[in-house]
Amino acid sequence: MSGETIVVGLGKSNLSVVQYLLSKGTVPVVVDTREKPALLEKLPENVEFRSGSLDSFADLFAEAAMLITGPGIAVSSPSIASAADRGVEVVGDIELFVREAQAPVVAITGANGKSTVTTLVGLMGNEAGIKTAVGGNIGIPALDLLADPADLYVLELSSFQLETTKSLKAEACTILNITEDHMDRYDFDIEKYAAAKRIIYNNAKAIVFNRDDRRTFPSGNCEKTVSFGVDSRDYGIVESEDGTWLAKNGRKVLDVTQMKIVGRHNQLNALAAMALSDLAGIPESAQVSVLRKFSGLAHRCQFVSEINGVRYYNDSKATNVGSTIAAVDGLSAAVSGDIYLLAGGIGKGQNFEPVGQLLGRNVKKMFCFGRDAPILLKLGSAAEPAVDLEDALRKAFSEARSGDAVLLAPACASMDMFKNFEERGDVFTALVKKLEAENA
Ligand code: UMA
Ligand code: ADP
Repeated sequence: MSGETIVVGLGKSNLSVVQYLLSKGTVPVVVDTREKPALLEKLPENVEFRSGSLDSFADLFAEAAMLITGPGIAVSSPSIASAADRGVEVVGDIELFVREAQAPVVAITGANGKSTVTTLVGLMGNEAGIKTAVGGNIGIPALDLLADPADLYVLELSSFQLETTKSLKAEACTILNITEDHMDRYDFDIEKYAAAKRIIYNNAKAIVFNRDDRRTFPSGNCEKTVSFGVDSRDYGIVESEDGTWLAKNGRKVLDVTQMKIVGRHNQLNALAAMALSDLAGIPESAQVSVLRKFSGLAHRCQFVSEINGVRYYNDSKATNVGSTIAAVDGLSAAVSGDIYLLAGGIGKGQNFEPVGQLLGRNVKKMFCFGRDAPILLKLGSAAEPAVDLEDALRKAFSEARSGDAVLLAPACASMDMFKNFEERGDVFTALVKKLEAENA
């Protein structure tokens, strides 16, 4: 073996990996399938960079001391899989982080709600005076957190990150829910996706699972398991004469109308955050205080403007079918009229049928744009084509009447037309503001 450490893919996570390795005295070789990845200019000059197909690196990988792959790289790629078969260790940034971190880790995964729950637990920890740092798939590479060591780490983990993590021993962890996403990376098999997510439970001290979603159920031995769900057991919802409450074992803790985030899915997110916080030693007073204040993250069912009595919402973070359905359900309860849905982008091999079932019921029309619009257009006559996001918005604008809502909740990834979901949401917001100015 040449003994070289190879970093595969030069994205955000792996840039943090390079910096971490350099701080440990290891100078890696970085490879990427792209000729000039955007972060190349940030790569220190003493680090060799090579571009090429993953197959073209087969010999390099086979001789490596270690491969560190970014989440955007499938470890099932033949050249990586065959290096692993030869005994080369294949890990990701989260594995390096958990080997190094000195404080307990709360770990959160799921198809949807990860960033919301991660943020909530982070805020709850800090509210309680515990120095709590938040990172992972939420957009802050975990290794970057080590620069300012915390007393508690809260990590959002994707299935891709979990596939390359083996030493995680979470203080508390959860799989919030499993619905289809990233099917193109899992042979179109939701059980394979769920199996990747379940890596989070390995060696955990405590597990929080969703009792209404069997794919989140823990299968191995864990000293402590608690559940959350829509009935009144464990962490649950109590419906009573004086309203709807977040509850712990039937004990009413917070009236949901006291929260700024709305919808049943956010009530479940709040319950999961409370369960994780209890297990991490964060007092209830801090939990409740945060739940009263937190008004939600940007690009998650965010109200943008009202034009001629029509309300416009940005849920650009709805990048899969499950999140779009949650957004529509949440909004249906708050809107007196119809919903016009703007959807499309990269479908990742999902089954869109559940979105089709919304058409003509909660959703009056869906305007479809982006690469996989043709798949969405097959869902029914209420699905209509649009050239791009602006065209979809203008079509919805011309049809919606006072009391209706226009919702960007695309059920797809954004990268066919935008840099990421944030840019898609920002473009939408700017377009709505332009429309508002035109109609002032
Ligand atoms: N890529 C190539 N060739 C390469 C390497 C990467 O084309 O050689 C492409 C990938 O296919 C992908 C993109 O580059 O489309 C980025 O991949 P990456 O591994 O470099 O990703 P990072 O920039 O490190 O960002 C990752 C997460 N991205 C992915 O998992 C795709 C970010 O989550 C995360 O915030 C960041 O790590 C934190 O360290 C984003 C995401 O979309 C939000 N996550 C998916 C999701 O939430 O659904 C999993
Ligand atoms: P993630 O980080 O998993 O993408 P976010 O908290 O960023 O999750 O929420 C993304 C979108 O997913 C939200 O705007 C909402 O539409 C939907 N969502 C949030 N929580 C849930 C949940 N518990 N179940 C289903 N959908 C959800």
